[in-house]
Amino acid sequence: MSSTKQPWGNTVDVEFSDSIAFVYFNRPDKKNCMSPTLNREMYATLHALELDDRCKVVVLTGRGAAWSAGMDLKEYFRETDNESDAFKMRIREEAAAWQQIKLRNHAKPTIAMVNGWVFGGAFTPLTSCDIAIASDDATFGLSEINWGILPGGNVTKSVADTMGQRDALYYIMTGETFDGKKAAKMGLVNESVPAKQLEKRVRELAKVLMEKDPIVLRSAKEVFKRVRYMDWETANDYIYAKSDGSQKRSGGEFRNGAMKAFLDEKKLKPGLDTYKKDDGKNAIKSSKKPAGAKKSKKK
Ligand code: ACO
Ligand code: V55
Repeated sequence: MSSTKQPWGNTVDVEFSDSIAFVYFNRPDKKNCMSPTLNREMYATLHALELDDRCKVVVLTGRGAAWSAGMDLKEYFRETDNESDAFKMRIREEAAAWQQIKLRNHAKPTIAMVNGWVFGGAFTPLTSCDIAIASDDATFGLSEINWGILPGGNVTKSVADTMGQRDALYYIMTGETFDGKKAAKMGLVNESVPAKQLEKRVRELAKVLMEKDPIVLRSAKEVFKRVRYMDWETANDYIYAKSDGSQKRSGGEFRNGAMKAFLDEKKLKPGLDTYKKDDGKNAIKSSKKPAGAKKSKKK
């Protein structure tokens, strides 16, 4: 792994490995809570990675015992209480800029690799990641109510987007914690795995995502995030526009190659395998055979 401090700063670190950028909340002695400085450094980091060829997938994780213990109660809240209104609005904007805009709409696929504590404000970047895999022993909590605030910073919206009403209100109102397994059961994360398997599972998933047409993949996630708030007909038009646009921008090589491999060469079953862009003549052999799948007939 190669590592460099630029332009990540001190509160964020990045390691590149197998075309994955592991982006770390890097304040382990403060349980990776989010200060105004961290918010600015995260924005700069994620922004830079969009144009960095060493990064095909972003994995957001935490150094030490925490993923992130939420907003920094000292630097983000108490130390700004006596600042001007304009200053307070600015630090809120800087939190939202990376948590809700840059990360949520990131050019690359994003995976939250949840290794430990996740409290309050950390639910927003968690939900902004496209996919989330947690360690069974990770601990989540909407702790706001435990210290007298309601879940702001769009935490409430993040929770409404990923959890059902019964679970969301239960945890918003009690402030109780829950573990990775429970988070997976509720749909807050995709899966939870034993701590020892967390990185392996995330790397496996990143590899799957890397094999797709990156331009189409980017549009696919953008489309999903937009259409859920659209009416039916606007969504249909928008999806066609994004579909045509992404094919034009990608050049359609992946799509045409895959159709050739399936329809003419009978070498690919796109229902079961991904076409490999780098190898126009071939597709990966299916590793697992779903029930009912037949071997392709030789003509
Ligand atoms: N804000 C500011 N400092 C924090 C935060 C935070 N959110 N979380 C941890 N820290 C600091 C602690 O103050 C402590 O600092 P110190 O060493 O200078 O005294 C250091 O990180 C280590 O934390 P401990 O509490 O000593 O660690 P412990 O393992 O005992 O507990 C835990 C970990 C459970 C995460 C605890 O730190 C905690 O409850 N943190 C707050 C979680 C929270 O409620 N976050 C806010 C959510 S609401 C929102 O984000 C808007
Ligand atoms: C929270 C988070 C915020 C905020 C206010 O409840 C509250 C968490 C991400 O910013 O500004």
